[in-house]
Amino acid sequence: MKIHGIRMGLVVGALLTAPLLGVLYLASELAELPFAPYDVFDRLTRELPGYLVTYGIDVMIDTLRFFGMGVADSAKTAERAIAVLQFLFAGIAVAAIYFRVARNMDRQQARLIGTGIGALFGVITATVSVGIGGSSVPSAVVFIWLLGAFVVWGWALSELYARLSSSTSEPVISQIDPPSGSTMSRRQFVITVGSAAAVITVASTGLGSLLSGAARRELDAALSISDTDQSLDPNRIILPNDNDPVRAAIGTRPEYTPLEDHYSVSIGTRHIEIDGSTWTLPISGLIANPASLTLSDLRDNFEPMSHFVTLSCISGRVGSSLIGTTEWTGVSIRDVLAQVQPNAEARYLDISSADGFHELVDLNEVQSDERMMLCYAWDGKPLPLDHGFPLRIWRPDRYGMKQPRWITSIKVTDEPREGYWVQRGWDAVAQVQATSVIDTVAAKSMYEKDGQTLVPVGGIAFAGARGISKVEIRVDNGPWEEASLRSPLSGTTWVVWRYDWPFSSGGHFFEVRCAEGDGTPQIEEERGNRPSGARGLHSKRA
Ligand SMILES: Nc1nc2c(c(=O)[nH]1)N[C@H]1C(S)=C(S)[C@@H](COP(=O)(O)O)O[C@H]1N2
Ligand SMILES: [Mo]
Repeated sequence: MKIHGIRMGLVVGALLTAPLLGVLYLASELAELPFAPYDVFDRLTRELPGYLVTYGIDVMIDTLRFFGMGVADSAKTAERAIAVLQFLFAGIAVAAIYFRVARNMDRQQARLIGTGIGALFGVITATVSVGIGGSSVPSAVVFIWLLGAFVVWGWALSELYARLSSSTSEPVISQIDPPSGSTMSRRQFVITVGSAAAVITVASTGLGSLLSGAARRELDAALSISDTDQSLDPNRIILPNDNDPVRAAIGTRPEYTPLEDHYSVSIGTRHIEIDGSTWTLPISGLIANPASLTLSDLRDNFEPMSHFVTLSCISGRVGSSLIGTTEWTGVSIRDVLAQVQPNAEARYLDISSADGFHELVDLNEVQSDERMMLCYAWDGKPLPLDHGFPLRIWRPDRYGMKQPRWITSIKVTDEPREGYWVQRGWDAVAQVQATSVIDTVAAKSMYEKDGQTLVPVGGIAFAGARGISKVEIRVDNGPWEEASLRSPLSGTTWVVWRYDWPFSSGGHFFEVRCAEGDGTPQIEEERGNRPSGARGLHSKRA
Protein backbone atom coordinates (compact mmCIF):
# COMPACT_ATOMS: atom_id res chain seq x y z
CA MET A 1 0.00 0.00 0.00
CA LYS A 2 1.36 3.36 -0.95
CA ILE A 3 1.18 6.14 1.57
CA HIS A 4 -0.89 9.09 0.46
CA GLY A 5 0.18 11.69 2.98
CA ILE A 6 -2.82 13.94 3.15
CA ARG A 7 -5.40 11.25 2.55
CA MET A 8 -3.95 9.03 5.24
CA GLY A 9 -3.82 12.11 7.46
CA LEU A 10 -7.56 12.63 6.98
CA VAL A 11 -8.30 9.07 8.01
CA VAL A 12 -5.99 9.22 11.01
CA GLY A 13 -7.43 12.59 12.00
CA ALA A 14 -10.94 11.13 12.09
CA LEU A 15 -9.76 7.99 13.91
CA LEU A 16 -8.13 10.09 16.61
CA THR A 17 -10.55 12.99 16.92
CA ALA A 18 -13.71 10.90 17.21
CA PRO A 19 -12.52 9.06 20.35
CA LEU A 20 -11.17 12.33 21.74
CA LEU A 21 -14.66 13.79 21.38
CA GLY A 22 -16.15 10.74 23.05
CA VAL A 23 -13.74 10.85 25.96
CA LEU A 24 -14.17 14.60 26.47
CA TYR A 25 -17.92 14.10 26.43
CA LEU A 26 -17.81 11.24 28.90
CA ALA A 27 -15.59 13.26 31.22
CA SER A 28 -17.99 16.18 30.99
CA GLU A 29 -20.82 13.94 32.14
CA LEU A 30 -18.83 11.99 34.72
CA ALA A 31 -16.82 14.72 36.35
CA GLU A 32 -18.46 17.94 35.19
CA LEU A 33 -15.39 18.82 33.21
CA PRO A 34 -16.24 21.22 30.39
CA PHE A 35 -17.02 19.76 26.98
CA ALA A 36 -14.43 21.79 25.11
CA PRO A 37 -16.01 21.67 21.62
CA TYR A 38 -19.00 23.61 22.96
CA ASP A 39 -16.76 26.21 24.54
CA VAL A 40 -14.75 26.68 21.37
CA PHE A 41 -17.95 27.06 19.38
CA ASP A 42 -19.40 29.54 21.86
CA ARG A 43 -16.23 31.55 21.84
CA LEU A 44 -16.12 31.63 18.04
CA THR A 45 -19.75 32.68 17.72
CA ARG A 46 -19.09 35.46 20.17
CA GLU A 47 -15.97 36.70 18.42
CA LEU A 48 -16.91 36.39 14.78
CA PRO A 49 -19.15 38.96 13.14
CA GLY A 50 -22.81 38.01 13.45
CA TYR A 51 -23.61 37.67 9.77
CA LEU A 52 -20.74 35.22 9.38
CA VAL A 53 -21.98 33.16 12.30
CA THR A 54 -25.57 32.94 11.10
CA TYR A 55 -24.34 32.24 7.60
CA GLY A 56 -22.04 29.54 8.91
CA ILE A 57 -24.78 27.96 11.01
CA ASP A 58 -27.09 28.04 8.01
CA VAL A 59 -24.60 26.35 5.74
CA MET A 60 -23.96 23.71 8.37
CA ILE A 61 -27.65 23.04 8.89
CA ASP A 62 -28.20 22.78 5.15
CA THR A 63 -25.24 20.45 4.86
CA LEU A 64 -26.52 18.21 7.64
CA ARG A 65 -29.96 18.24 6.01
CA PHE A 66 -28.39 17.29 2.74
CA PHE A 67 -26.82 14.26 4.38
CA GLY A 68 -30.21 13.40 5.81
CA MET A 69 -29.35 14.28 9.39
CA GLY A 70 -32.29 16.07 10.91
CA VAL A 71 -30.34 17.90 13.59
CA ALA A 72 -32.44 20.99 13.54
CA ASP A 73 -35.52 18.83 13.77
CA SER A 74 -34.74 17.27 17.10
CA ALA A 75 -35.06 18.78 20.52
CA LYS A 76 -31.30 18.97 20.72
CA THR A 77 -30.02 22.20 19.39
CA ALA A 78 -28.40 22.33 16.01
CA GLU A 79 -25.66 24.40 17.58
CA ARG A 80 -24.43 21.45 19.61
CA ALA A 81 -24.26 19.21 16.58
CA ILE A 82 -22.44 21.92 14.70
CA ALA A 83 -19.98 22.47 17.54
CA VAL A 84 -19.08 18.79 17.52
CA LEU A 85 -18.70 18.61 13.75
CA GLN A 86 -16.63 21.75 13.72
CA PHE A 87 -14.28 20.18 16.24
CA LEU A 88 -14.12 16.93 14.31
CA PHE A 89 -13.36 18.67 11.02
CA ALA A 90 -10.70 20.82 12.64
CA GLY A 91 -9.04 17.69 14.04
CA ILE A 92 -9.14 15.98 10.65
CA ALA A 93 -7.74 19.04 8.89
CA VAL A 94 -4.90 19.47 11.37
CA ALA A 95 -3.97 15.81 11.09
CA ALA A 96 -3.97 15.97 7.29
CA ILE A 97 -1.74 19.01 7.27
CA TYR A 98 0.59 17.34 9.75
CA PHE A 99 0.85 14.21 7.60
CA ARG A 100 1.79 16.36 4.64
CA VAL A 101 4.27 18.57 6.48
CA ALA A 102 5.92 15.73 8.41
CA ARG A 103 7.13 14.22 5.16
CA ASN A 104 9.83 16.87 5.02
CA MET A 105 11.09 16.17 8.52
CA ASP A 106 13.24 13.57 10.05
CA ARG A 107 11.78 11.07 12.50
CA GLN A 108 12.68 12.86 15.66
CA GLN A 109 11.38 16.19 14.41
CA ALA A 110 8.12 14.68 13.23
CA ARG A 111 7.48 13.15 16.63
CA LEU A 112 8.23 16.35 18.42
CA ILE A 113 6.08 18.45 16.13
CA GLY A 114 3.12 16.05 16.39
CA THR A 115 3.09 16.11 20.16
CA GLY A 116 3.75 19.85 20.02
CA ILE A 117 0.68 20.42 17.86
CA GLY A 118 -1.39 18.55 20.42
CA ALA A 119 0.05 20.66 23.21
CA LEU A 120 -0.57 23.88 21.28
CA PHE A 121 -4.21 23.06 20.63
CA GLY A 122 -4.51 21.86 24.21
CA VAL A 123 -3.33 25.19 25.54
CA ILE A 124 -5.64 27.14 23.23
CA THR A 125 -8.68 25.02 24.01
CA ALA A 126 -7.98 24.93 27.73
CA THR A 127 -7.60 28.71 27.76
CA VAL A 128 -10.92 29.14 25.97
CA SER A 129 -12.70 26.69 28.26
CA VAL A 130 -11.33 28.15 31.45
CA GLY A 131 -12.10 31.64 30.12
CA ILE A 132 -15.72 30.76 29.43
CA GLY A 133 -16.01 29.16 32.84
CA GLY A 134 -19.20 27.44 33.91
CA SER A 135 -17.55 24.29 35.22
CA SER A 136 -17.60 23.51 38.90
CA VAL A 137 -14.17 21.90 38.60
CA PRO A 138 -11.16 24.09 39.56
CA SER A 139 -9.59 25.85 36.58
CA ALA A 140 -6.20 24.20 37.10
CA VAL A 141 -7.77 20.75 36.84
CA VAL A 142 -9.70 21.75 33.72
CA PHE A 143 -6.50 23.07 32.20
CA ILE A 144 -4.44 20.00 32.93
CA TRP A 145 -7.19 17.66 31.77
CA LEU A 146 -7.67 19.37 28.42
CA LEU A 147 -3.97 19.89 27.87
CA GLY A 148 -3.32 16.25 28.70
CA ALA A 149 -6.08 14.99 26.41
CA PHE A 150 -4.79 17.02 23.49
CA VAL A 151 -1.18 16.06 24.10
CA VAL A 152 -2.17 12.42 23.98
CA TRP A 153 -4.00 13.15 20.74
CA GLY A 154 -0.88 14.82 19.30
CA TRP A 155 1.39 12.06 20.52
CA ALA A 156 -0.89 9.43 18.98
CA LEU A 157 -0.88 11.41 15.76
CA SER A 158 2.89 11.37 15.56
CA GLU A 159 3.00 7.75 16.62
CA LEU A 160 0.61 6.73 13.87
CA TYR A 161 2.52 8.79 11.38
CA ALA A 162 5.74 7.09 12.36
CA ARG A 163 4.15 3.66 12.05
CA LEU A 164 2.43 4.34 8.78
CA SER A 165 5.41 5.94 7.12
CA SER A 166 8.07 3.82 8.77
CA SER A 167 8.65 1.55 5.88
CA THR A 168 7.91 1.53 2.23
CA SER A 169 7.81 -2.21 2.29
CA GLU A 170 4.45 -3.81 3.02
CA PRO A 171 4.81 -5.29 6.52
CA VAL A 172 5.73 -2.83 9.23
CA ILE A 173 7.36 -4.15 12.31
CA SER A 174 5.39 -3.24 15.33
CA GLN A 175 7.55 -1.03 17.48
CA ILE A 176 5.74 -1.61 20.72
CA ASP A 177 5.39 -5.34 20.66
CA PRO A 178 8.51 -7.35 21.39
CA PRO A 179 10.50 -7.83 18.22
CA SER A 180 9.76 -11.54 18.37
CA GLY A 181 8.46 -11.45 14.88
CA SER A 182 5.12 -9.75 15.51
CA THR A 183 4.46 -8.05 12.24
CA MET A 184 1.39 -6.44 10.88
CA SER A 185 0.55 -5.20 7.46
CA ARG A 186 -0.28 -1.54 7.25
CA ARG A 187 -3.83 -2.44 6.37
CA GLN A 188 -4.20 -4.61 9.45
CA PHE A 189 -2.69 -1.88 11.51
CA VAL A 190 -5.17 0.73 10.27
CA ILE A 191 -8.02 -1.69 10.87
CA THR A 192 -6.81 -2.33 14.42
CA VAL A 193 -6.49 1.35 15.20
CA GLY A 194 -9.85 2.03 13.54
CA SER A 195 -11.60 -0.62 15.61
CA ALA A 196 -10.06 0.68 18.80
CA ALA A 197 -11.14 4.20 17.87
CA ALA A 198 -14.66 3.03 17.12
CA VAL A 199 -14.94 1.12 20.37
CA ILE A 200 -13.70 4.05 22.45
CA THR A 201 -15.94 6.50 20.63
CA VAL A 202 -19.08 4.43 20.86
CA ALA A 203 -18.52 3.35 24.46
CA SER A 204 -17.69 6.79 25.81
CA THR A 205 -20.44 8.56 23.87
CA GLY A 206 -23.01 5.97 24.82
CA LEU A 207 -22.12 6.02 28.48
CA GLY A 208 -21.96 9.82 28.45
CA SER A 209 -25.39 10.21 26.94
CA LEU A 210 -26.88 7.71 29.39
CA LEU A 211 -25.48 9.77 32.25
CA SER A 212 -26.59 13.02 30.68
CA GLY A 213 -30.15 11.84 30.09
CA ALA A 214 -30.44 10.55 33.64
CA ALA A 215 -29.07 13.74 35.17
CA ARG A 216 -31.41 16.01 33.25
CA ARG A 217 -34.46 13.90 33.91
CA GLU A 218 -33.62 14.04 37.59
CA LEU A 219 -33.24 17.82 37.52
CA ASP A 220 -36.43 18.37 35.59
CA ALA A 221 -38.28 15.98 37.88
CA ALA A 222 -36.93 17.74 40.96
CA LEU A 223 -38.13 21.02 39.52
CA SER A 224 -41.63 19.86 38.81
CA ILE A 225 -42.04 18.28 42.22
CA SER A 226 -40.76 21.19 44.28
CA ASP A 227 -42.11 23.98 42.14
CA THR A 228 -45.34 22.79 40.63
CA ASP A 229 -48.28 24.89 41.56
CA GLN A 230 -50.99 22.39 42.45
CA SER A 231 -53.66 24.57 40.91
CA LEU A 232 -52.11 23.86 37.53
CA ASP A 233 -52.96 20.22 37.01
CA PRO A 234 -49.93 18.78 35.27
CA ASN A 235 -51.96 15.96 33.80
CA ARG A 236 -54.52 18.12 32.15
CA ILE A 237 -54.59 17.30 28.49
CA ILE A 238 -58.18 18.20 27.69
CA LEU A 239 -57.88 20.66 24.88
CA PRO A 240 -60.48 23.37 24.20
CA ASN A 241 -61.23 22.00 20.73
CA ASP A 242 -61.52 18.33 21.72
CA ASN A 243 -65.07 18.19 20.37
CA ASP A 244 -64.29 19.68 16.99
CA PRO A 245 -65.74 17.32 14.36
CA VAL A 246 -62.85 18.06 12.00
CA ARG A 247 -60.24 15.45 12.95
CA ALA A 248 -56.62 15.71 11.91
CA ALA A 249 -55.53 13.37 9.12
CA ILE A 250 -53.43 10.51 10.51
CA GLY A 251 -49.80 11.56 10.22
CA THR A 252 -50.44 15.22 10.96
CA ARG A 253 -48.10 16.45 13.73
CA PRO A 254 -49.70 16.60 17.19
CA GLU A 255 -51.75 19.75 17.57
CA TYR A 256 -50.37 20.14 21.10
CA THR A 257 -46.65 19.47 21.01
CA PRO A 258 -45.35 17.02 23.63
CA LEU A 259 -42.91 19.08 25.73
CA GLU A 260 -39.99 16.80 25.03
CA ASP A 261 -40.54 17.24 21.30
CA HIS A 262 -40.64 21.03 21.37
CA TYR A 263 -37.81 22.44 19.29
CA SER A 264 -35.08 24.46 20.94
CA VAL A 265 -32.67 26.99 19.51
CA SER A 266 -30.02 28.82 21.52
CA ILE A 267 -27.09 31.14 20.99
CA GLY A 268 -24.90 28.96 23.19
CA THR A 269 -24.36 25.26 23.52
CA ARG A 270 -24.21 25.24 27.28
CA HIS A 271 -27.26 24.25 29.29
CA ILE A 272 -28.43 27.18 31.35
CA GLU A 273 -29.42 26.03 34.80
CA ILE A 274 -30.78 28.70 37.12
CA ASP A 275 -31.64 28.03 40.75
CA GLY A 276 -35.26 29.09 41.04
CA SER A 277 -35.10 29.42 44.80
CA THR A 278 -32.45 32.15 44.74
CA TRP A 279 -33.29 33.75 41.40
CA THR A 280 -34.85 37.19 41.42
CA LEU A 281 -35.94 39.52 38.66
CA PRO A 282 -34.59 43.02 39.24
CA ILE A 283 -36.60 45.72 37.49
CA SER A 284 -34.75 49.02 37.44
CA GLY A 285 -34.34 52.24 35.48
CA LEU A 286 -36.93 54.90 34.72
CA ILE A 287 -39.51 53.74 37.25
CA ALA A 288 -40.99 55.01 40.49
CA ASN A 289 -40.88 51.66 42.31
CA PRO A 290 -37.77 49.59 41.60
CA ALA A 291 -38.48 45.95 42.38
CA SER A 292 -36.78 42.62 42.70
CA LEU A 293 -39.36 39.92 42.15
CA THR A 294 -38.97 36.31 43.19
CA LEU A 295 -40.61 33.45 41.39
CA SER A 296 -43.25 33.21 44.09
CA ASP A 297 -43.91 36.96 43.86
CA LEU A 298 -44.66 36.48 40.20
CA ARG A 299 -46.83 33.45 40.82
CA ASP A 300 -48.70 34.64 43.88
CA ASN A 301 -48.94 38.43 43.67
CA PHE A 302 -50.20 38.74 40.13
CA GLU A 303 -53.19 37.34 38.32
CA PRO A 304 -51.96 34.31 36.36
CA MET A 305 -52.99 33.99 32.74
CA SER A 306 -52.69 31.16 30.26
CA HIS A 307 -52.65 31.08 26.48
CA PHE A 308 -52.11 28.40 23.92
CA VAL A 309 -49.15 29.63 21.91
CA THR A 310 -47.37 28.48 18.79
CA LEU A 311 -43.72 29.52 18.85
CA SER A 312 -41.59 29.39 15.71
CA CYS A 313 -38.01 30.17 14.83
CA ILE A 314 -37.21 32.70 12.14
CA SER A 315 -34.42 30.53 10.82
CA GLY A 316 -36.76 27.62 10.02
CA ARG A 317 -37.49 26.99 6.35
CA VAL A 318 -41.09 26.56 5.21
CA GLY A 319 -42.09 23.16 6.55
CA SER A 320 -39.30 23.05 9.14
CA SER A 321 -40.01 21.62 12.55
CA LEU A 322 -38.60 24.62 14.40
CA ILE A 323 -42.15 25.30 15.53
CA GLY A 324 -44.22 24.01 18.44
CA THR A 325 -47.39 24.60 20.40
CA THR A 326 -47.97 24.45 24.11
CA GLU A 327 -49.84 26.29 26.84
CA TRP A 328 -47.99 29.24 28.33
CA THR A 329 -48.78 30.54 31.81
CA GLY A 330 -47.48 33.70 33.39
CA VAL A 331 -48.33 37.27 34.26
CA SER A 332 -49.31 40.11 31.99
CA ILE A 333 -46.38 42.50 31.62
CA ARG A 334 -48.89 45.31 31.97
CA ASP A 335 -49.64 44.19 35.52
CA VAL A 336 -45.95 44.13 36.39
CA LEU A 337 -45.48 47.62 34.92
CA ALA A 338 -48.46 48.90 36.89
CA GLN A 339 -46.56 47.93 40.01
CA VAL A 340 -43.16 49.46 39.13
CA GLN A 341 -44.67 52.63 37.60
CA PRO A 342 -42.57 53.73 34.59
CA ASN A 343 -41.81 57.48 34.35
CA ALA A 344 -42.96 59.72 31.54
CA GLU A 345 -39.58 59.35 29.75
CA ALA A 346 -39.66 55.56 29.81
CA ARG A 347 -39.91 54.04 26.34
CA TYR A 348 -38.47 50.54 26.35
CA LEU A 349 -37.86 47.42 28.37
CA ASP A 350 -34.30 46.25 27.88
CA ILE A 351 -34.42 42.57 28.85
CA SER A 352 -31.27 40.57 29.62
CA SER A 353 -30.77 36.83 29.87
CA ALA A 354 -28.39 34.52 31.68
CA ASP A 355 -26.68 33.47 28.43
CA GLY A 356 -25.92 36.99 27.18
CA PHE A 357 -29.01 37.15 24.99
CA HIS A 358 -31.00 40.39 25.19
CA GLU A 359 -33.96 42.07 23.55
CA LEU A 360 -35.75 45.40 23.51
CA VAL A 361 -39.51 45.71 23.97
CA ASP A 362 -41.32 48.95 23.16
CA LEU A 363 -43.68 50.01 25.95
CA ASN A 364 -46.31 50.85 23.33
CA GLU A 365 -46.26 47.21 22.34
CA VAL A 366 -46.93 46.21 25.93
CA GLN A 367 -49.80 48.68 26.20
CA SER A 368 -51.35 47.50 22.95
CA ASP A 369 -51.45 43.81 23.83
CA GLU A 370 -52.38 42.64 27.30
CA ARG A 371 -51.56 39.07 26.37
CA MET A 372 -47.85 39.86 26.35
CA MET A 373 -46.56 37.94 29.34
CA LEU A 374 -43.69 37.03 31.56
CA CYS A 375 -44.11 33.29 31.41
CA TYR A 376 -43.10 30.85 34.15
CA ALA A 377 -44.93 27.69 33.12
CA TRP A 378 -45.34 25.59 30.03
CA ASP A 379 -47.95 22.90 29.87
CA GLY A 380 -48.93 23.66 33.46
CA LYS A 381 -45.45 22.90 34.79
CA PRO A 382 -42.47 25.13 35.56
CA LEU A 383 -40.60 25.96 32.37
CA PRO A 384 -38.26 23.14 31.36
CA LEU A 385 -34.61 24.11 31.87
CA ASP A 386 -33.90 24.24 28.16
CA HIS A 387 -36.96 26.32 27.49
CA GLY A 388 -36.04 29.16 29.78
CA PHE A 389 -36.55 28.31 33.45
CA PRO A 390 -37.42 30.28 35.47
CA LEU A 391 -38.83 33.04 33.25
CA ARG A 392 -39.30 33.90 29.59
CA ILE A 393 -41.32 36.46 27.71
CA TRP A 394 -44.14 35.92 25.24
CA ARG A 395 -44.72 38.47 22.51
CA PRO A 396 -47.63 37.43 20.28
CA ASP A 397 -47.06 37.47 16.53
CA ARG A 398 -43.24 37.47 16.70
CA TYR A 399 -40.65 34.87 15.95
CA GLY A 400 -38.74 33.31 18.84
CA MET A 401 -35.65 35.46 18.24
CA LYS A 402 -37.48 38.41 19.85
CA GLN A 403 -38.43 36.48 22.96
CA PRO A 404 -35.75 36.02 25.64
CA ARG A 405 -35.62 32.94 27.85
CA TRP A 406 -33.75 32.66 31.19
CA ILE A 407 -34.54 36.31 31.93
CA THR A 408 -32.25 37.80 34.57
CA SER A 409 -33.15 41.50 34.54
CA ILE A 410 -35.36 44.16 33.04
CA LYS A 411 -34.23 47.75 32.66
CA VAL A 412 -36.82 50.40 31.88
CA THR A 413 -35.11 52.94 29.67
CA ASP A 414 -35.37 55.63 26.99
CA GLU A 415 -32.29 54.29 25.18
CA PRO A 416 -32.89 51.81 22.41
CA ARG A 417 -30.51 48.85 22.16
CA GLU A 418 -31.01 46.43 19.32
CA GLY A 419 -31.77 42.86 20.32
CA TYR A 420 -29.14 40.14 20.12
CA TRP A 421 -30.19 38.81 16.71
CA VAL A 422 -31.16 42.23 15.41
CA GLN A 423 -27.59 43.34 16.01
CA ARG A 424 -26.62 40.36 13.89
CA GLY A 425 -28.66 41.33 10.90
CA TRP A 426 -32.08 39.78 11.50
CA ASP A 427 -35.37 41.66 11.21
CA ALA A 428 -36.02 44.15 14.02
CA VAL A 429 -39.75 43.40 14.09
CA ALA A 430 -39.63 39.72 13.18
CA GLN A 431 -43.35 39.35 12.67
CA VAL A 432 -44.29 35.75 11.91
CA GLN A 433 -44.83 35.10 8.18
CA ALA A 434 -48.01 33.32 7.13
CA THR A 435 -47.10 29.80 6.02
CA SER A 436 -48.85 26.49 5.55
CA VAL A 437 -47.42 23.00 5.53
CA ILE A 438 -48.47 19.56 4.31
CA ASP A 439 -47.61 17.00 6.98
CA THR A 440 -49.18 13.95 5.45
CA VAL A 441 -50.87 12.39 2.47
CA ALA A 442 -52.40 9.53 4.40
CA ALA A 443 -52.76 6.92 1.71
CA LYS A 444 -53.08 4.21 4.37
CA SER A 445 -56.21 5.92 5.71
CA MET A 446 -57.89 5.82 2.31
CA TYR A 447 -61.67 5.28 2.61
CA GLU A 448 -64.81 5.03 0.48
CA LYS A 449 -67.62 7.59 0.58
CA ASP A 450 -70.51 7.96 -1.87
CA GLY A 451 -68.71 5.76 -4.36
CA GLN A 452 -65.56 7.85 -4.17
CA THR A 453 -62.18 6.83 -2.76
CA LEU A 454 -60.81 9.59 -0.55
CA VAL A 455 -57.33 10.08 0.90
CA PRO A 456 -56.96 12.42 3.90
CA VAL A 457 -54.30 15.06 3.39
CA GLY A 458 -53.39 17.21 6.36
CA GLY A 459 -51.07 19.66 8.03
CA ILE A 460 -50.89 23.04 9.70
CA ALA A 461 -51.10 26.71 8.82
CA PHE A 462 -49.76 29.51 10.98
CA ALA A 463 -49.81 33.29 10.78
CA GLY A 464 -48.82 34.33 14.28
CA ALA A 465 -51.55 36.21 16.13
CA ARG A 466 -53.33 37.06 12.87
CA GLY A 467 -55.01 33.67 12.68
CA ILE A 468 -55.96 31.61 9.65
CA SER A 469 -59.23 31.95 7.72
CA LYS A 470 -58.64 29.58 4.84
CA VAL A 471 -56.40 26.76 3.64
CA GLU A 472 -56.41 25.49 0.07
CA ILE A 473 -54.87 22.48 -1.62
CA ARG A 474 -53.86 22.01 -5.21
CA VAL A 475 -53.00 18.65 -6.75
CA ASP A 476 -50.89 18.41 -9.92
CA ASN A 477 -51.42 22.10 -10.67
CA GLY A 478 -55.19 21.65 -10.81
CA PRO A 479 -57.67 24.06 -9.21
CA TRP A 480 -57.20 25.17 -5.58
CA GLU A 481 -59.64 23.27 -3.33
CA GLU A 482 -60.64 24.44 0.10
CA ALA A 483 -59.58 22.34 3.12
CA SER A 484 -61.54 21.99 6.38
CA LEU A 485 -60.04 23.72 9.40
CA ARG A 486 -60.06 22.55 12.97
CA SER A 487 -60.87 25.36 15.34
CA PRO A 488 -57.45 26.30 16.71
CA LEU A 489 -56.42 25.99 20.35
CA SER A 490 -56.36 29.78 20.46
CA GLY A 491 -56.08 32.79 18.18
CA THR A 492 -52.30 32.60 18.45
CA THR A 493 -51.67 28.97 17.54
CA TRP A 494 -51.38 27.15 14.27
CA VAL A 495 -54.50 25.76 12.68
CA VAL A 496 -54.75 22.08 11.80
CA TRP A 497 -56.32 21.54 8.36
CA ARG A 498 -57.50 18.52 6.44
CA TYR A 499 -58.50 17.88 2.87
CA ASP A 500 -59.98 14.60 1.72
CA TRP A 501 -58.60 14.18 -1.72
CA PRO A 502 -60.44 12.13 -4.37
CA PHE A 503 -57.85 9.48 -5.03
CA SER A 504 -56.40 8.66 -8.40
CA SER A 505 -53.52 6.25 -8.81
CA GLY A 506 -50.01 7.24 -9.77
CA GLY A 507 -47.61 9.85 -8.40
CA HIS A 508 -48.99 13.27 -7.51
CA PHE A 509 -47.80 16.71 -6.53
CA PHE A 510 -49.58 18.42 -3.62
CA GLU A 511 -49.32 22.11 -2.72
CA VAL A 512 -50.89 24.12 0.07
CA ARG A 513 -51.58 27.81 0.68
CA CYS A 514 -53.45 29.74 3.35
CA ALA A 515 -55.01 33.09 4.08
CA GLU A 516 -54.68 35.06 7.30
CA GLY A 517 -57.63 35.78 9.58
CA ASP A 518 -58.56 38.93 7.67
CA GLY A 519 -58.33 37.19 4.31
CA THR A 520 -54.83 38.36 3.37
CA PRO A 521 -53.39 35.56 1.24
CA GLN A 522 -50.08 34.02 2.20
CA ILE A 523 -47.28 35.18 -0.06
CA GLU A 524 -46.58 32.35 -2.47
CA GLU A 525 -43.29 33.58 -3.83
CA GLU A 526 -40.39 31.75 -2.27
CA ARG A 527 -38.02 33.64 -0.01
CA GLY A 528 -35.20 32.48 2.25
CA ASN A 529 -35.23 32.79 6.02
CA ARG A 530 -32.87 35.74 6.36
CA PRO A 531 -33.52 38.39 7.52
CA SER A 532 -37.30 38.29 7.95
CA GLY A 533 -38.44 34.66 7.93
CA ALA A 534 -39.02 32.18 5.12
CA ARG A 535 -42.12 32.09 2.95
CA GLY A 536 -43.36 30.35 -0.14
CA LEU A 537 -45.54 27.39 -0.99
CA HIS A 538 -44.97 24.05 0.69
CA SER A 539 -45.38 20.98 -1.44
CA LYS A 540 -45.20 17.21 -1.18
CA ARG A 541 -44.91 14.44 -3.71
CA ALA A 542 -46.85 11.30 -2.96
N1 LIG B 1 -31.83 33.77 26.45
C1 LIG B 1 -32.15 33.34 25.24
N2 LIG B 1 -33.41 33.44 24.81
C2 LIG B 1 -33.75 33.02 23.58
C3 LIG B 1 -32.78 32.51 22.70
C4 LIG B 1 -31.46 32.38 23.18
O1 LIG B 1 -30.56 31.88 22.50
N3 LIG B 1 -31.17 32.80 24.45
N4 LIG B 1 -33.13 32.10 21.45
C5 LIG B 1 -34.37 32.64 20.91
C6 LIG B 1 -34.79 31.95 19.71
S1 LIG B 1 -33.91 32.29 18.29
C7 LIG B 1 -35.86 31.12 19.69
S2 LIG B 1 -36.44 30.48 18.24
C8 LIG B 1 -36.58 30.77 20.93
C9 LIG B 1 -36.65 29.26 21.07
O2 LIG B 1 -37.30 28.92 22.25
P1 LIG B 1 -37.34 27.38 22.66
O3 LIG B 1 -35.94 26.86 22.59
O4 LIG B 1 -37.91 27.30 24.01
O5 LIG B 1 -38.21 26.71 21.62
O6 LIG B 1 -35.94 31.29 22.07
C10 LIG B 1 -35.49 32.61 21.93
N5 LIG B 1 -35.04 33.12 23.19
MO1 LIG C 1 -35.03 31.31 16.58
